[in-house]
Amino acid sequence: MKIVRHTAAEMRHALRAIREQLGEDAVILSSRRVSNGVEVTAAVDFDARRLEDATPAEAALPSGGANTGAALRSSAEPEPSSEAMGQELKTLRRILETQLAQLAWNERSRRNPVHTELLGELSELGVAQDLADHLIGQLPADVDLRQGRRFAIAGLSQYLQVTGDCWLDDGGRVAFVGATGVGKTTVLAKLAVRWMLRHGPKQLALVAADTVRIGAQDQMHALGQLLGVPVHVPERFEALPELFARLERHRLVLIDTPGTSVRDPQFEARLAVLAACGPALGPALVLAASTQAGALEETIERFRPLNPASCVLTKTDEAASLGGALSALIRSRLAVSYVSDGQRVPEDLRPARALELVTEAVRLAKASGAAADEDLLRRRFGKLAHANT
Ligand SMILES: Nc1nc2c(ncn2[C@@H]2O[C@H](COP(=O)(O)OP(=O)(O)O)[C@@H](O)[C@H]2O)c(=O)[nH]1
Ligand SMILES: [Mg+2]
Repeated sequence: MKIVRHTAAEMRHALRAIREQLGEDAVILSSRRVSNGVEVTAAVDFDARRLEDATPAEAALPSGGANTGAALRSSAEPEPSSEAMGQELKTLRRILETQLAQLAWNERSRRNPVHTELLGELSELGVAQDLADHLIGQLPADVDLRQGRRFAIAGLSQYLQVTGDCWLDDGGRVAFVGATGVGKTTVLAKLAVRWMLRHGPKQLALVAADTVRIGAQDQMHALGQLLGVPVHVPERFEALPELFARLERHRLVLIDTPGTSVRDPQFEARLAVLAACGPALGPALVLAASTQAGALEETIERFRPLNPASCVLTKTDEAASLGGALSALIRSRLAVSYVSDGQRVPEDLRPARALELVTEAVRLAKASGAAADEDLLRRRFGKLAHANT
């Protein structure tokens, strides 16, 4: 085995020099950043079989500075099949990508430590990578960490849309939609009681259109009795548009619907019934903050044909982190109307305020001692930085 070491200002220069000296069969054994660039160690006649014991993940994600490499081709073997060759090329490519990402990340950290620190903190908040990168990209030059933090929080709360105390101020015709158990009926009850306290029972109509869950109608009737407000019940869910049309005179119409998850076979049919109510109906998507960000995004996407005017974010009291939920909302440009942070009716409900939600997300991240994984950051943002160069 012949080993050479090359130092160059940039990785690709070092790689070219090695290829020229050792040929296409050269294998990278390690690379590291040195004062005047990168130092790459490579070899020919490298025994690739030693690598085959390593799991693909280990081979693809070498740790630390001294990285093991994969052979482009091992001369110890006769003629590798094209499939094996393809595999080896893929492995090599992954290693190179990881190393380039690492170099880009290191470079970025060196050039702007405040930016990388903030990326880490946003990541701890659960803010999605693209959004974090976008926020950091807008930072003025030469901010210090404190200013940068304030800027990032202000940026996040600017992107997060809220509606204000819409229904309780102005009334509305709202159908609460979303998965089972997210808190649709509870939000409806809180709003109904608040309306009653503010405006009296007049002009309020309750519609019990959850025709699926046992006891859902009873729940609504109990609420109606408590408030002295009639409860309207459609014969079947499909009869909702007809019933809805008859409630024109009421200022606030609150409609309870069956829990509909995105995997429900009835999903499309239920959406069609709600759409048939016409543009006067403003569906509100109820989302539990304790749901994983990816699942929230999927839900928002699937309900999009219904064109929900806003969402209600529930169970913020149970969420271990809020950044993921806020990212999902910002990304989908879905406004938040109210926030529910407990089971008490009507206390645990407030109109959403953007800065308050973002601050709460920061508080939660601090309380949980979330720590950004340096390796993960390097791979995520380094790749991004590398792709952008
Ligand atoms: N901790 C907490 N529990 C809530 C909240 N909202 C609703 N719940 C509870 O979640 C459960 C399901 O609520 P429900 O309104 O029946 O959900 P629905 O199936 O969407 O109508 C009930 O036990 C509620 O008391 C909230 O903001 N925080
Ligand atoms: Mg319900």
